[in-house]
Amino acid sequence: KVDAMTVSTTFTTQDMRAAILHHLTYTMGKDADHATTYDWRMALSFAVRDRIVDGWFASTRKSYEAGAKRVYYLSMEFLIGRLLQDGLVNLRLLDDACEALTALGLDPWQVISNEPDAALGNGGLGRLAACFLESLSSLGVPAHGYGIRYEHGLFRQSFVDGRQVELPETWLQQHHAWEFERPEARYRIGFGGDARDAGWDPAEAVIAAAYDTPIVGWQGRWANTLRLWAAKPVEAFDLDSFNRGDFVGAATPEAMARTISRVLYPDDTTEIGKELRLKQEYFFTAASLADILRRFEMEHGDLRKLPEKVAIQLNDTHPAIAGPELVRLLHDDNGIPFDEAMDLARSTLGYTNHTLLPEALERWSDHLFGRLLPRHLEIIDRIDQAHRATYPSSSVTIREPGVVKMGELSFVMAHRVNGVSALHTELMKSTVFKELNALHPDRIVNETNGVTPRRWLLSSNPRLASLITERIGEDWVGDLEQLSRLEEHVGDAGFLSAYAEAKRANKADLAAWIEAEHGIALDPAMMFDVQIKRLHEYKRQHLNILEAIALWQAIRAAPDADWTPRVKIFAGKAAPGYHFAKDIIRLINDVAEVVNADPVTRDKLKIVFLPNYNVTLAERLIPASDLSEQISTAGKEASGTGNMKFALNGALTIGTLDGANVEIRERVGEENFFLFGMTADEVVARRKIKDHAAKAIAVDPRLAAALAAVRDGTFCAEEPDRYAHIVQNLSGPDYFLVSSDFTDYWRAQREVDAAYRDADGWTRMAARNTVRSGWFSSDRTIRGYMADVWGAEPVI
Ligand code: 26V
Repeated sequence: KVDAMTVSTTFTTQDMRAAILHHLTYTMGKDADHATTYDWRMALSFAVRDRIVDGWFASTRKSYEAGAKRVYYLSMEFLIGRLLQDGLVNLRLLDDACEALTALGLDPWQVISNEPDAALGNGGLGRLAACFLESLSSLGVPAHGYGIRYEHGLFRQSFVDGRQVELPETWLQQHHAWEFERPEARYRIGFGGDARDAGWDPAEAVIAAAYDTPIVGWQGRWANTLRLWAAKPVEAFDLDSFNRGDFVGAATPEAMARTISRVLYPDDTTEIGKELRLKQEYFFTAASLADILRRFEMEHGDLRKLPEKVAIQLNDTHPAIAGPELVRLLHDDNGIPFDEAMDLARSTLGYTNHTLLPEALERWSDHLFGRLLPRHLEIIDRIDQAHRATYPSSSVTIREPGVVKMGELSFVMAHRVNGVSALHTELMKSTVFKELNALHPDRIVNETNGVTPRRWLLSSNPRLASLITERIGEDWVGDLEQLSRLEEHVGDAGFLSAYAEAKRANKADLAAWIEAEHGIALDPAMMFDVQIKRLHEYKRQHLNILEAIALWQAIRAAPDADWTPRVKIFAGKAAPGYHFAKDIIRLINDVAEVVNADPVTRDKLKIVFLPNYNVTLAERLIPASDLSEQISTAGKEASGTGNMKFALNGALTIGTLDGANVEIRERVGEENFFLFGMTADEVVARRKIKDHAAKAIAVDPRLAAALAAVRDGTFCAEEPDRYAHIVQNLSGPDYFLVSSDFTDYWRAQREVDAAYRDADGWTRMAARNTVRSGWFSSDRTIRGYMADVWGAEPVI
C-alpha cells in the first residue's frame, strides 16, 4: 500500500523536474523548446495530480473497509477557484515545484497563475461548499461533493465607461487538468410525461455524465471526490433528420440536452423562476441520488439502513427536490410504504438555509413544476397532506394555490435544519420558520460558517504563515485554534514588528500588481480599506461610497488637517439584471474618476474598483488589507465568510452586528473591532418610523452634502441626473437604512483613522484578530455538522 504522506515527502526537486518533463513530453506532446506557459502548467498539474491519485485510491479503499457512514454534499455551486497551488500546498510540494520550474528556466508564479479560476458559483454559498470539501478531506471524512459541471461559470466582468459589462466565462475551453471523465457512471434523467399508478412515464430524457475531481486534504492524508454532472443527449445525433437533409434538426436534441449544464445562473439572491433552472436542479439532484443509492446498494443492500450509512446535506433549497425524489425511489421503485419512505428520506437529509431575503426563497409555480415533474408534484402534495394530518391545528403548508414552497418542503423533509451563524439561526426561528420551529423545536441547529486555513492563510499569505510557524510550529495548519498560543507573543516587540513587516510587504506586492494590471499607483503606507463581495443593496456598497464622498468633501474643506491617507478598494459583481446594483458600480467608478484626479486630495484619498472579482483576486487582496468592510444592514447577511478571512489575516473589521460579525467581535474582543449601526431589532423598529431617511439626512449635514453631490452631477457632469434614482431611494424608502446608519458609520470611520495613526497600536489590534480567529476554521464547522447533523466520523 502506498502511503500518500511518504510519497509527498520523498518527492524531491529532481523527481518533480522529471515528472514535469515526462508529462510535457508524453501527455502534452511538446518538447521544452516549443512549450507554452499553458503546456508547462498542464505538465506540472499532471505531475501533482499523479501524487494525489494514490492517496485518493487509498481513501476510497479505507472508506469501504471501514463501512463508514458517508457524507454527500449536494450543491448547485462549488466555487473552487484554482486547484494547482492548493494541491501543491496541501501536498507540501510547493517549494520543490518552484525549484524545479526555476531550474527549467521558468517563472514559477507565471506557470501557477496560468490556471483559470473555476468560478462554478456565485459567492458565499459556493465558496463555503469548496471550503467544506477541503475540510472534509483534511479531517479524513468519507465524503462526496455533487454538483453541475457548468461549461460556463460566473460571467467575466469588465468596465466600459465605468459600467459593468458581462462577458462569457470559458474555463472549459482549455482541458481541465484535474478531472477524470467516468464513462461508466451515467444516468438517464427523465422530464415531463405523465404520473400514473404511483409511477412516472417521462416524455423526455437526458444523460447525466460524471466527471470526478479529487479534493486533497492537508498533508495529502486523504482525498475525497467532487463529482460534477454534465448533461448529454440520450442519442447523440438524430440520423433520420440528417438523412432528410434537416441538419439543424439533426443537431437539436444534442443542443437541447447540453443546455442544462451550459451555464451557471448569475443571480444570487433574486428569484428567477426559470424552467431551465428547475431542470438544472432536478438534473443534478436526481443523478446524485441515483449514484448514492447505487453505491449504497453495492455496499449495504438493505435500503432501510440508508440513514445509518448515508447523510445527504442540501446546500440551500436548490437540491430540495431530493426529498420527493428519494421518496419516489424508495416507494415507487423499491416498494417501501410511502410513510416509511418519507421517514427514511427525512432521517437521511439535512438542510442548510443561507439567506432570509424573501426574494431568494425558492418558490415554483405548480404549473411549471407539474409539467416538468408530474410525479414529484403528487408526492409533494402527499407530503404536505401527511404533515397537515400530523399537525391539524397548524397553518403551515408546503403547497399554496399555484405554488410549491421549497423552503417549507426542505424543512419538513430534513431531520436537521441549520442556519450559518448564531444570529441568523435565531432569526430563522423567529421569522421565516417560526411556525415550523414551534412544531419541530429540536430540528433547527446552528453551524456557524468557517473557512479553510490552508487556502486562506497558509497558501495565500505565506509571510504571515511563516511567522506563525516560526513561533508555534506548524500544527496550527491542521488545528487552527492553536493560534491562541500566539497570545503571549502579541506583547513582544519583535513579533509585532515582524507581523507589521509581513503586512507591509503584502501591501507592497498588491500595490505593484495593481499598478502593473490597472495602471493605478498606490502608496503602501496608506490604509488599505477593502470591500469585496457581490453587489447588493443589503451589503451597502453605497454606504461606503457615500462615506468616501463625505470624506473627500471634508478633506477639500480642510486640506491641511491631519488626515489619515487611505485607499478604498472595491471589487464585486452585480447580477446582470439587477440594475440598481449595476448603477452603484457605475457610481463608484464615476466617483473614483473625479476623486483620484483631484490634486487637493490625491495623496489622502484614492478609490479603486477592481474588475472581475473572483477567488484568485480575493487571495491577493485579503492578505494585503488593513480594514475589512462588513457593513450590511443588520439581520440581512446570513453569516459572511469574507469577514472571517480578513480577521484571520489581520485586517480589522468595521462592521454591523450582523451574521458572523457578532461572533467575530466576541472572539477578537470588542476593543479590536469597529462597531457601528443599528441592531437587527433596531432596524425593524426604524423602518416603522415615518420618513426615517429624510429625518436622518436632516440631522447630518455631511450626509446631506454627499447626497447633494451625487444628485447634482458632480461625478457625472455629462449626465447630471444619472444617479437621481439612487438619491431618491436613499432619501425616501431606503429599505436598507443607508441614510439612518450613515452618521454612526462616519463616526466609526474616524475612530479607524485615529487608530491607524498609532501604528504600533494598530498592529497589536491586527495581531489579536489573527491570534483569536482560530475558531473560524471550516474544520471546526465540519466537526459541528458531524456531531449535530450527520452522525459521521473521520476514518483516519
Ligand atoms: C439564490 C439563487 C436564486 C435563484 C438564482 C440562483 C441563486 C443562487 C444562489 C442563491 C442563494 C444565495 C445565498 C447565499 O449565497 N448566501 C450566502 O451564504 C453564505 C454561506 O453561508 C453566507 O456567508 C452569506 O452571508 C450568505 O449571503
